[in-house]
Amino acid sequence: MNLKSQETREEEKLIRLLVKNEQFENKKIVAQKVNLSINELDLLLRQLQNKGYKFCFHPHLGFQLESIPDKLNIPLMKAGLDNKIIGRKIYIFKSVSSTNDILLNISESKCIEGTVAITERQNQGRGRLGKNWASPVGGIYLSILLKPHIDFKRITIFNLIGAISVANAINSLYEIPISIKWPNDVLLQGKKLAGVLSEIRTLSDNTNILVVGIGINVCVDTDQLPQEAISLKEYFKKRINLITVIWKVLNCFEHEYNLYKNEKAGQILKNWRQFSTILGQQIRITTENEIFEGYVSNIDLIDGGLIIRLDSGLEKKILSGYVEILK
Ligand code: BT5
Repeated sequence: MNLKSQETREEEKLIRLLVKNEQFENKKIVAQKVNLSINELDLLLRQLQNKGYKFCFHPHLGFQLESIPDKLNIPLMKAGLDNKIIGRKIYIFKSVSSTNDILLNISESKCIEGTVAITERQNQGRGRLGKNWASPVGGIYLSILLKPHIDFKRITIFNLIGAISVANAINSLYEIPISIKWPNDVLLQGKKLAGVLSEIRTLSDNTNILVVGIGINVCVDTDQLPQEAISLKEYFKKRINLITVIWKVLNCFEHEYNLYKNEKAGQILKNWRQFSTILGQQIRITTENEIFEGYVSNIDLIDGGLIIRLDSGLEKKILSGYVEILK
């Protein structure tokens, strides 16, 4: 696949300026700020209107961005990011097998940390252990490429980072009761709203890249999803702009990733606790080969593993599994 990114600097600069500013803008001042003549600015504004941006014009005050299109595009995507790392390079697709596959198979010369692949839909979206991830149009399907110098055992912490980023983003945008089910589920009203899948690829120089894939049900009708799923559209009974959610998720992700890089795993855990309902609970956990029951006493700060006290009194750390809370 040809990974072509569309870079239109003036457009990006203008959108960034308008997205960040919620007041009316004087055309002359805006034109100066983006290094365009007034005529060029008018032309650009018309082009943006054709792409679905809506402006409000006032005879004295100037103009204001009223709403952004609900269509993924790179300048708009970049305009809402405050990041140094995440979203440094962005690829947008209409349809792919899986955004994780796109980044896991990207050529080594393009393995830039913070690269993000986003698609409108996936035809082979996947969860853990080969499970399917329903990916119809209207959802968010994105993957983030990282180079965090980790060993394979620490991968679970990136599921937590992904889940915290989604929970934080949605909570700060809409203040709705979001929770995280260890290790990678984001729940709304006890139903699955989002999931995270972290995978590793080893490069020819023996270093690893990590790909964190995030799927969120935003504007999806629930008849296109498994029974236990929910979407923001179903919850709010109206359309939600995907881009606003992606901006927030990627900005939150960078925040959590910086905590990880600065060895502040304790803070990540604190953020996770805000949304988690599992600590102190009696659970049953089904791993690939075994089933355990016990009391959740903690999360391992190094690898994100769940520490449970078994009924025998022994403590056990589990890195991945399906959790049920026992009443
Ligand atoms: C996950 O796996 O929750 C990880 C999902 C990661 C999806 C993203 S999308 C971008 C990137 N590209 C990919 O191909 N994947 C990542 P797991 O915990 O194993 O949950 C899978 C289970 O969730 C399935 O067996 C279904 O029961 C349920 N499920 C499937 N599609 C769903 C959806 N859209 N919403 C909620 N639940 C779903």
